[in-house]
Amino acid sequence: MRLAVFIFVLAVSLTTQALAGNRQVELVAKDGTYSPTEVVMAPGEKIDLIVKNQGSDAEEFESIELKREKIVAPGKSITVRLGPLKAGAYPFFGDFHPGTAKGKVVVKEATP
Ligand SMILES: [Cu+2]
Repeated sequence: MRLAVFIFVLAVSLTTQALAGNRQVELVAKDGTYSPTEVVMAPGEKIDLIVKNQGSDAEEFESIELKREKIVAPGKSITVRLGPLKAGAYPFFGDFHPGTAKGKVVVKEATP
């Protein structure tokens, strides 16, 4: 009986992990700014970057290095799947506010 309970709990936790999928990282776009300006991930990791536009006009998340370009309407959010990536820095910007909306994805080993 105890074993059955253990197996059930194990099955539930594995299912939860599978459904949860990639780590989610939030990036807020607001009136020509990004916050945070640095998104850190580990080499080989896959993340879902949730870009939320809390500003009053549209933004376009864009990165040449990451090969991504996606419009996010005001008050909406988009999901940008990233990774696996090699160690390095991958700049991104807001194509509708290229002068001010800037940031980078930094891929590095976690420091213990
Ligand atoms: Cu663009």
